[in-house]
Amino acid sequence: MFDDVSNFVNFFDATFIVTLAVSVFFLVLITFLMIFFVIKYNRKRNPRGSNIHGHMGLEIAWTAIPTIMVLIMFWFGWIGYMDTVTVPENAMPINVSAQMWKWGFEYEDGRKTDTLFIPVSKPVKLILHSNDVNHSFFIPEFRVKKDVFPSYERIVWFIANQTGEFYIACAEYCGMNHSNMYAKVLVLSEENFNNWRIGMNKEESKLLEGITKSN
Ligand SMILES: [Cu+2]
Repeated sequence: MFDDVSNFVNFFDATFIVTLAVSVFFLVLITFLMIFFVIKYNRKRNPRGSNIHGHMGLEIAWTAIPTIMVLIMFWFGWIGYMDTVTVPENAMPINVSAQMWKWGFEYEDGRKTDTLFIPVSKPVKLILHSNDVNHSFFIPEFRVKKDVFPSYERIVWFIANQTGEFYIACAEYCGMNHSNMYAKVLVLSEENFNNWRIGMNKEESKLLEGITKSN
């Protein structure tokens, strides 16, 4: 958490932590009050129940405060969502195909791989489509996730901030080998990426070794 490997990590994690903290605060507060009242108003101390009349101030407070808090959470969710759907114009397009049970990547120059190669610090735009059933493209460390359908294309974008090797998973149950539907993302320095792209470096294994070590 908070390892800034893609442009979405900090904002999403901060939103998650704040939402979690608010939830835990109210969980503790409400649990405490419930126990407190159970003890305070038990039968021994309070043998005869008494009627309580409404309290306008309280009613307004416990309607307005949660409403405002939920709207604030919604606002942060909305900003984060808008960020994920606003693709920068200079993003590098890569076609991603999902099928039972593997991922395939096709680049602008027609090259195809089953590992996703991308340059560091550059926006990439993945155009997702499925050849068979519904899948879900998920790079947990990048906080990137999008369902993939056979009926229409979907787009996801991000900027990787660090070179290295990360996992892509399928996050939508898609049949028997769903749990093996993994691929890798290799985030390369600009130089390595260009070398890879123009095919200068034929010994990919060497290149890969270099990257995994530098991470
Ligand atoms: Cu799948």
